[in-house]
Amino acid sequence: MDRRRFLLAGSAVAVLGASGSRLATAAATTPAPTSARPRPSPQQLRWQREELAMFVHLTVNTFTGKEWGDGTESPAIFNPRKLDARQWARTAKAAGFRSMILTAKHHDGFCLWPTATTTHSVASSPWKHGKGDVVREFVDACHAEGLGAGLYLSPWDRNAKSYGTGEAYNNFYIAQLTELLTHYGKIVEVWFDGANGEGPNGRKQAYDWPRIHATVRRLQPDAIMFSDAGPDVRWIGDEQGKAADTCWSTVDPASVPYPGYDRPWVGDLLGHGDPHGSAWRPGESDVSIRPGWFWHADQNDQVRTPDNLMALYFSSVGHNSKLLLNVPPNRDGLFESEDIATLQGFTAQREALFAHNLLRGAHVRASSSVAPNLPAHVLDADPDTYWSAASTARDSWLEFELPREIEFDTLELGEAIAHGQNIANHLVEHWENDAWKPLCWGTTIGHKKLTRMDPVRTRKLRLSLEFGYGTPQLARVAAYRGPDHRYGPGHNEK
Ligand code: FUL
Repeated sequence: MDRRRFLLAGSAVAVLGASGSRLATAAATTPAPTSARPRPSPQQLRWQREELAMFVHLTVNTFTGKEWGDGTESPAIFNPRKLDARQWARTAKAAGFRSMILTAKHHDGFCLWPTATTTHSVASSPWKHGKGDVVREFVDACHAEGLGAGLYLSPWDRNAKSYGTGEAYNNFYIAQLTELLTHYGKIVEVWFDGANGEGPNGRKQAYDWPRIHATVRRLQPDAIMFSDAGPDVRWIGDEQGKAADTCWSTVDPASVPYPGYDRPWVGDLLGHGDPHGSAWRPGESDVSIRPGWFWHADQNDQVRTPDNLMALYFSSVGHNSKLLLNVPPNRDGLFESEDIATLQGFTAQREALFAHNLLRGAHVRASSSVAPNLPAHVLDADPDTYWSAASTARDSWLEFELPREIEFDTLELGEAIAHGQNIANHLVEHWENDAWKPLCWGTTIGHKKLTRMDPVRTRKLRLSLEFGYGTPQLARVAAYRGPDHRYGPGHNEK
């Protein structure tokens, strides 16, 4: 927590007293709500509510031990003999992941499907005597397990002869995209990597983003497009699963105009977003369960621990982002038992921690509310029911009074993001020795804000939404009691 802001928030409590009535007069002088604040599309809302997606990195690198192939690898080395995409999808589903994204082509240019655009593909490999199609097996497995299927198609291609030539490569890339988006059924996300290096001829490519985006919209209108610059969801700015404490789902589209746009301050913009931004473009946190994105034999003992995955969940999903966790198949084409075990531990910990909202049964009062969006709706688990303050309010409070004392160490807050993200600052206090005591202060909330703290015992809790850019509207307030240990680092903690 930012100490300075906490003290500011704390002094406000002292000045304004404990009654809560302080906010009633403020509402009358605040400006009328603007209806112009951005809201998510139904596709973006579905995307964010999934919370967990699994990345699957597989290519010739799995067999060479490299992280970035240079495009000269022979397809003869690609032979994941026991490849079982159902094993990947079953593992993801059991761990609560709702979609998966496969590297159909990484920077080395090797295509995991039998494309007509190049011979640098599975069709030239010994795997299934050149008759296999990893993309087909992957998409079918996702659908069989009820998961969304997404595809990564690296714009940077270190094998394609036409790379760096402009139009010719753009045509080649669009042809690959078209195959992927027309031959395999529904695709929920298309992942455009920002890495843009030189091709085999030493030249860089200028990508035709307007045409690429239009192709996706035309062929898969419901698919979410990811890149640093969106257009639907943005990169969170690091590959460590850490979204900023202050994380807006809105951005100014001009600040990161195209994927790979590289300025020293871009990381901050991507991480924080912009409360005044005109585009709804929430952040995705991609990170690997191992040090590398691809499987390497010597990293089997460096798989993150369940505790570390919990820490990632708090710093990504719990900071209004989505966690895209990479689990790379080995040379047999299977997830390793180490990765599966740690995912099972992660799931068990999440299920145990979030099983019971200890605030259920509390009597809830609010500074104002608008029927039918009444205060008690924040206690149910339905993200579509919510409490709304009066439309002119910019600051508000909710008070929870419980029939008996509870002990908790984890707080969950959630805005009703279907209606936008508005809250800039919030303060949580608990009732102790006949007075309100500050417990934690934070900035944005968004889809989910998770905060861990030392265990607290109380019968009353107060949440003050200190400033909103629009009407404060909350879908969720919950308190939980976790295990006594902190979610600590795993081997791969950076
Ligand atoms: C990066 C790539 O260069 C890595 O190899 C990996 O695919 C990661 C998800 O994105 O930009």
